[in-house]
Amino acid sequence: MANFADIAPRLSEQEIELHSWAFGNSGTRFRVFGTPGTPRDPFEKIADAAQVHKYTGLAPRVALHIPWDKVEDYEVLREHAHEHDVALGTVNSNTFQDEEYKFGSLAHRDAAVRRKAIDHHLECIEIMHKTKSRDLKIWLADGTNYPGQDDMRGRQDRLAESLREIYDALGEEQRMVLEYKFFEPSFYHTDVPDWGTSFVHVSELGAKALVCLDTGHHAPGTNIEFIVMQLLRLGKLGAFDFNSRFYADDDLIVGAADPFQLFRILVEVVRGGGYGTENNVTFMLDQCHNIEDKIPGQIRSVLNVQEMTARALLVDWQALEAAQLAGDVLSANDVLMDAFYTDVRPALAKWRAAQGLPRDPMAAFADSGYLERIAAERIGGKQASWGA
Ligand code: RM4
Ligand code: MN
Repeated sequence: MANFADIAPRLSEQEIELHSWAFGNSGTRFRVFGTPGTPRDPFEKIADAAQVHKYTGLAPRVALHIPWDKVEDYEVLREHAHEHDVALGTVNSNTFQDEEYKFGSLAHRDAAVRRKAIDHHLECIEIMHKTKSRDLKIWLADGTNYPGQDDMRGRQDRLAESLREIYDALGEEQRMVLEYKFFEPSFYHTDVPDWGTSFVHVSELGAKALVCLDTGHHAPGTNIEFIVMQLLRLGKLGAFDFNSRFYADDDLIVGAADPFQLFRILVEVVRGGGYGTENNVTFMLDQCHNIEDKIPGQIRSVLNVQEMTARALLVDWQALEAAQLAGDVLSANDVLMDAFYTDVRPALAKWRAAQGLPRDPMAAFADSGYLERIAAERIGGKQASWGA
């Protein structure tokens, strides 16, 4: 196996984007719980996100969601982020919370609704110019609940047409990442249910359109690392939305439900050249913290990704290939398992100290008193919530 000192330099290449709504309240359809100190506006969300970067050095960008993070002046928001040592990242569109979108958005039968949804994306692109964001992330709630409810074929055609108009409005340096999800809120069919459908659309659009893989958006038992491998092979993996799930789109802390799956995904990322500053894959979290504290939840999450990345980097690729060539099934498997079972936490703590970061970011953040401070200071106003 490679040793930690060999892979250590590569750890500095890791950047994980946080999303602003992780710092607002969230919940289930049964209840959204509030927490003292929860941000009331995008400025406070960014200040909280910056804490994660401060203690881990891993999270230099914050993704926005429009309209949840709409502000008067995006230059001011960008400057605010800069003052907190972070930058603004991906802009996420929202075509699932307006009355008109009951039967869909970009695939809707009614041209007026499609117009509204397309215009919303054009507005997002305008914002991206001001925030200096690279990626526009599109996740659609479009789909149907009952067989026969709508013509699936027609919906694909309209979707393709709508996406084309949005794509053509992208600036030179901007990209579009199209996320898929196999069900919910639609239960019979979803218009972008899987990586294949997303791939079909982004391939038709062109080089600036790529697939976004949300780890929670697959049927149980799906081999996600295979999809990662295939999309990297095709040069079409644009972004990850990391989270974890036991049952459906649980949006739990990445690596919490199945650390081994996270390892297998990262092995394919490393194998496929998707890791590091030279590549084009955005590592993003897409999680909701319903019952745990949000900032520590995000710190734990980026550390989980870092730990599994380190293990994936430790894989002895030469030994693996030799075992594969020899048809030595068990040795090949052993090579991977050796890396997976390596506890990298002590080495990472040391590495962090050498970078001027706290050895234990969770403890350092807890000791900082930040949560107590925001709970005392952020009195009044309306706490940000999933959906507002
Ligand atoms: C979706 C999807 C998107 C996220 C929304 C809020 O399920 O995962 O990435 O923006 O939720
Ligand atoms: Mn997502």
